[in-house]
Amino acid sequence: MKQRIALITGATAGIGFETAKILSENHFNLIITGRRQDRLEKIQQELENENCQVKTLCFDVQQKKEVDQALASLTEDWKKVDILVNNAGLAAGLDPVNQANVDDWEAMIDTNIKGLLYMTREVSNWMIARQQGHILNISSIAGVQTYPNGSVYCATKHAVNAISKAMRIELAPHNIKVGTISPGAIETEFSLVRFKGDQEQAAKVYEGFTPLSARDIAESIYFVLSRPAHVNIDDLLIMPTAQASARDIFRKD
Ligand code: NDP
Ligand code: 8X3
Repeated sequence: MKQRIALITGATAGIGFETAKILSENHFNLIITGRRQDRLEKIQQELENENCQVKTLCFDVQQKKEVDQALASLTEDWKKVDILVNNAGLAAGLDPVNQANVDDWEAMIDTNIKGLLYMTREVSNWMIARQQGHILNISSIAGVQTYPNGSVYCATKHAVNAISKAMRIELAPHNIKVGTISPGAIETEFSLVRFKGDQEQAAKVYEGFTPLSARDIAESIYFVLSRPAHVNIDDLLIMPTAQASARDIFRKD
C-alpha cells in the first residue's frame, strides 16, 4: 500500500468519525473501529474513495480477547499502521464518589485506560518493528484538572496523561511519536452517553455557550499528525472560548 495507514478507535461518532473524515480527505488508508457494525459499514461507504481504502473492525476495547482477535485478523499489509489514534472513550454518570454506580467506574476504567493499553501494546510492537509511527491519545481537560462528581472520569484521563508521558520516553528511541490531545467541552454523543440517553440533561451541558465541535478537534488532530518527521507535539489543550477551566464555563442566559 502506498498511502499511510491510520487506525482510529471509536470512529463511529464524534471526534473519531471527524478524524477519519479529515484523514480520508487527505488520502490516508483507514482502519476504523467501534462496537456499532451498522455505523462502521455506513462510514466505510461514505469515506472510501480511490485515494482512501477503509477497513472496519467491530469490537469492544474493554475486552482484551476481542482486541487481540480483531487486530490479529488484519493482513500484514494492514498491520503497517503509521498512526494510532486512541480515541474510544466515555464518561458514565456524574455522581459523588459515595453514590456513584460501580459499573460506571468499571466501564470508564476498562475503556479509557485498559482499552487504550490493549490497543497500544499490540500496535506499538508493529511500529517498533518498522521503527516509525505516531500514537495520539485523546485525553481531556479532565486529565489536568478535576471537577466534582467526575472523580473516576478525571482519574482515567489523568492516567492517559501519565501513560502517554511514559510511552513518549519508551518509544522515542524507536522513532515513534507520542502525544495527547486535551479538549474541553465538545458537543458530540459524549453527554448523551454520560447521562444514559437522557437528551434533556445532555443538551443542558452545551446551553448558553458555543462548545467545540468534533470537526474543531479533528482539525487540530490533523495539524499534529501532519507536522514534519522531526516535530512531536506532546500535548494540545483546546477549550471553547467560553470555557476557562474544567469548572468554569461562562454561559449567556
Ligand atoms: P462520542 O460518544 O461521540 O464517541 C465515542 C466513540 O468511542 C464512539 O465511536 C464509540 O463507539 C467509541 N467507544 C466507546 N466505548 C467503546 C468501547 N468499549 N469499545 C469500542 N469503542 C468504544 O464521544 P467523543 O467523540 O466526544 O469522545 C471521544 C474521546 O474524546 C473520548 O475518549 C472522550 O473521553 C474524549 N473527550 C471528549 C470530550 C467531549 O466533551 N466530548 C472532551 C474531552 C475529551 P461505539 O459506541 O460504536 O462503540
Ligand atoms: C470531557 C470534558 O469537562 O466533561 O473530557 O470532563 S469534561
